[in-house]
Amino acid sequence: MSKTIYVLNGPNLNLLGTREPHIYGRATLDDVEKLCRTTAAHHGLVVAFRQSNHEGEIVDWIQEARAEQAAGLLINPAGFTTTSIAILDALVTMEAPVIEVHISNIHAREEFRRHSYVSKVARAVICGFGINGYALAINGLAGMIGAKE
Ligand code: CA2
Repeated sequence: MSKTIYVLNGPNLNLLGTREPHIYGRATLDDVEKLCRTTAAHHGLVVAFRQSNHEGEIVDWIQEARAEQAAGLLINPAGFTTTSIAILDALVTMEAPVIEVHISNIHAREEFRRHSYVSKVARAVICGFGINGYALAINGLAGMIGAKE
């Protein structure tokens, strides 16, 4: 098995830190990437960190993660959480654990944000911890796959 975990980010997350700080905080996506790399390194894991505003590109990356035998896959599907059967269908093919992450508490917001197609295949779901949720997810994933420090 590879030491690589994929961290995939959906639409508009490139804007992190520039708008709606009361919901998403002031950290940028670059800050999230650094946090993921540092956290993963503690477990001897490396990160393939990606963001796209395009559904098909995210599907391609999920297929890439499977082909590369990634150790795990974290995904914040953002706006595709509630709509994308294509992303669900791609995730179903993953043998490695899939973890769903949301920065905000999606259950404390509009009702439509509460339904997630991705949750149907995710081994775990984290929401409401801000960007620290990514670190929590990587630590949890490392435990699941028995990664060594
Ligand atoms: O809380 C999350 O991480 C979300 O996945 C973020 C999505 C939202 O559609 C989900 O319901 C919950 C939105 C991502 C957009 O991110 C922005 C960040 C800063 C400024 C503007 C958009």
